[in-house]
Amino acid sequence: MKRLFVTFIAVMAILPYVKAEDLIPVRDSADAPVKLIYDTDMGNDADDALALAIIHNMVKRGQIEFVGLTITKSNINAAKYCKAFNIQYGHPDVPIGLVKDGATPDDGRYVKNVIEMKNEDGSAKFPVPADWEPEDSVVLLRKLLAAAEDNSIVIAQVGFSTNLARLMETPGDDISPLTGMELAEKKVRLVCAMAGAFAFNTNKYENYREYNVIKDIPAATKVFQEWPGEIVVSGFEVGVDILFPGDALNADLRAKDSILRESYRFYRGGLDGKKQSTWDLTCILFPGRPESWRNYFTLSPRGKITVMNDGRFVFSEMADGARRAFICSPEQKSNIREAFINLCTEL
Ligand SMILES: [Ca+2]
Repeated sequence: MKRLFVTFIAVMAILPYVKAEDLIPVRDSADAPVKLIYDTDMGNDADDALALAIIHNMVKRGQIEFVGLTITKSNINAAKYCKAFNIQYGHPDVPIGLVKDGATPDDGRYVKNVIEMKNEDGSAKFPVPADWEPEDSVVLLRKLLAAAEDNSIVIAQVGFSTNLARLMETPGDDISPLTGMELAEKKVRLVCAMAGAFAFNTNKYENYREYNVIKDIPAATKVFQEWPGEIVVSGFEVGVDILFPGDALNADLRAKDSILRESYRFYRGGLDGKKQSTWDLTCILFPGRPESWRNYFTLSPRGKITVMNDGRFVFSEMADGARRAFICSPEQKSNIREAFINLCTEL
């Protein structure tokens, strides 16, 4: 009788984990944070900044371990901005890597403007240590993956494919005897990428040449066709009409000088009545909250992606394919939007 009771207790203890099944397994157990590398073209659109706020607030909740941040926008102010952002959100030591000679070297609408904001006494509102500089993004990726446990890392790629494509081309070196392809295969559990467009539940964007792809088509071709592991893709059609209201940033953030609020303001030209598409945020929400019961995402069948010369994605179903895409119903999009607002309006 006693043994039966012990068995019963043991089963009850395991049950929540059995029930909380992940749509794609991205972590060791339901209470373990997902180990995330954020690969972003920070500064080209405001959704990269909203997504970074979500990462920090999921670190606070124990849902994410923020392993590193790599940038595919070839602009030093993008890196300084990410450093300032991480400082404001209380995680100043997250390693940051910047692409060399990559796409979009311009300052864009907010990264430079925000880090140049001053207090009345002339000091920076969002300071970065004067002697700080980013690492090379590919070197940093090699270091982070070499130090990681096998099959442990999720990479959210929400900009160009430059960094991951270059990683794939690296030989073994003094960081690791493994090549970039071997590190990718051995250490990375999943790449969750915002890229391209798919026609699973709408053919509205079927032939859409999506920005993250067309800014570096050779790199996107390499990553989406040759990456040795699983990739789940959030296409343009997913985040385009999940709209983040600028008004939500007006009152709720505790900090008087919120780096997120100022970024949105610079990028959208204000807050009141403004709306921002949330493509990149989906690639953080999924790994941070992968449980299927949350009803955020449905997965497409497995398949392969062919990247056309003009940057269009062509998806073909294949039972053993390692590429899938998110599909979202209007109800799921509404659930997602509510989560985004909750996760972005605290500091
Ligand atoms: Ca982006």
